Amino acid sequence: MAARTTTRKTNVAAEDLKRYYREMLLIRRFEEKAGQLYGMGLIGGFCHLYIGQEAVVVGLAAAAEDGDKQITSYRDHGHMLATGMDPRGVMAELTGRVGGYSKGKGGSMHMFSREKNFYGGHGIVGAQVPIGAGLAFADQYKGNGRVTFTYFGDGAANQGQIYETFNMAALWKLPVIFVIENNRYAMGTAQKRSTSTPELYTRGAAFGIPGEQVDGMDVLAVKEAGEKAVAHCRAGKGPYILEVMTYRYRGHSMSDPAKYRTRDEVQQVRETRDCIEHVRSLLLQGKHASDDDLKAIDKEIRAVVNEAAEFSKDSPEPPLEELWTDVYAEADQPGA
Ligand SMILES: Cc1ncc(C[n+]2csc(CCOP(=O)(O)OP(=O)(O)O)c2C)c(N)n1
Ligand SMILES: [Mg+2]
Repeated sequence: MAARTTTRKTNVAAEDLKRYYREMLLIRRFEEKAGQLYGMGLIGGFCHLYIGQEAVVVGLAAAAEDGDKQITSYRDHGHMLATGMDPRGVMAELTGRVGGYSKGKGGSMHMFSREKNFYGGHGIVGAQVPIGAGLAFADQYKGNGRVTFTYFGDGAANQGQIYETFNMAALWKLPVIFVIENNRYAMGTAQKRSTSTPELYTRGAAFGIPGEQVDGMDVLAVKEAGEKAVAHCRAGKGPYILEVMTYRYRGHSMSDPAKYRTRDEVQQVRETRDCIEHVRSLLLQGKHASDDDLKAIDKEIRAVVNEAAEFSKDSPEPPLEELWTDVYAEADQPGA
């Protein structure tokens, strides 16, 4: 039932490769900037950076269609940018300003966009997983052919609510892809210290849910596996598990002492497996882009991120009256 992915990329259009490069770079530069703003005291509260894991969301966004839904944990900025949410609105939420997606009242872990079908942003480990199945249930009920990508981490994968969700999702054949972003650590706990059966893609076996392990540092492999999972869900065959092997370069959050792994370990991954460098070398080797072309893309992305940072500093703090809004849904709002 469960199988390791062995398929490799075939022909990819140069334009697609460039798009993935651009999208991954946007996430990386955005996160670097968020780290800087945090250091300057402009971002308060929790902030979990996604640097290193960019190929996961970009590969799966390439496999998704408009209208498909996304839901994830607190490590969520990359997911938002991959759905096409505006970097300015995301950054301004980080700085707690009114121009942010939650009007500055949610912060890093609590942003949503109905327009882009992004359902958060959840701070309680694993909490988004049953909600993701609920989103898929709604789509199945409406018969609209949509699929929900429900992301969670290797640490969350040991939680009980995950398996209750697997059971229901399989029983009702819900169109949900469970994406386990295995970055090898849950805060400071290495996976081998916490997990009895580390092959997380097999965890659906008891419920009859197929799973695959994917190289999460290779955007093309992620996209290919994503397309297979999406086809499975859209065909009405029920849920699918993708265990995406990835790595985070930064600490768990901004206040991580980083004592649980060596600098060499991080450096080794950065130097040999980096997802952006991988696409960069494909572009250069295939002569799809020159060094100057890639520099121009980098410049363009830096300008977008700088503009988002300026916006996030210039946007005012929410006015006092906002304390009383968005607490409960208004009964007269359709679909609220
Ligand atoms: C129910 C619950 N327990 C504990 C925590 C504290 N906590 C926050 S993140 C985290 C680790 C989760 O690791 P993983 O699922 O691998 O995701 P990653 O941070 O690596 O993306 C823990 C224990 C929490 N937020 N919620
Ligand atoms: Mg983890």
